[in-house]
Amino acid sequence: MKLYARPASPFARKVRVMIIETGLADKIEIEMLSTIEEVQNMPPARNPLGKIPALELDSGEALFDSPVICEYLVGIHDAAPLLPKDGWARWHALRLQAAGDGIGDAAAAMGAEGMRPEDKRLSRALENQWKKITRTTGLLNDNMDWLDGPLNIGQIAVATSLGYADFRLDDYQWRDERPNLEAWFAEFNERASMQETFFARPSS
Ligand SMILES: N[C@@H](CCC(=O)N[C@@H](CS)C(=O)NCC(=O)O)C(=O)O
Repeated sequence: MKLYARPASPFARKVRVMIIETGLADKIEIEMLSTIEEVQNMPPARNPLGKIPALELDSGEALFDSPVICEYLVGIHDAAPLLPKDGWARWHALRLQAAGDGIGDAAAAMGAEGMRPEDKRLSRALENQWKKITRTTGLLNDNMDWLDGPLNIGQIAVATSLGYADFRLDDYQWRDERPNLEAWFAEFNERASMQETFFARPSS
């Protein structure tokens, strides 16, 4: 199998962390695409939306959208239950994944807006996306039990998206007034899978 990724993508990193945590690393080759144009012009059969991550299976079929890929990986490995099979634990992990991915989506939108010339930036668009991040991090900070329990896909999604917010947003600090979440992230970040997939912006 081959995973198409970019080093900074929070969604691709979520899948990469999952691959390491499930012990599937020797079964999945990772191809880092070097430009965003390469991502957007991928063969449609790999992902017609032109986004990473996309996972090419040995059959030649491809899967895309990170939650779908993660579900597939959970199906083919039989180690720890990163996505519980049933009961509330399953919905909880999936909901947490959606919250984490939402932080990643909002940080990506803010990053894109921030790259526009300063006089063309839409402060309302930035504020709207930032509000999604502060509301979600605020909810988690006040309900740390959401992040409790054995490792699951939701925790990975939150951690990789917070890492992406660190990477992408210079002027917006998600840690402000979020001490519980900050401490949780600091500890989670120590996992070998997080360290191995860490990507810092090249210094200029
Ligand atoms: N919901 C998708 C989001 C994937 C996504 O937005 N990927 C970004 C990289 S972080 C991308 O490929 N963007 C290229 C584009 O939209 O043109 C998932 O979870 O896989």
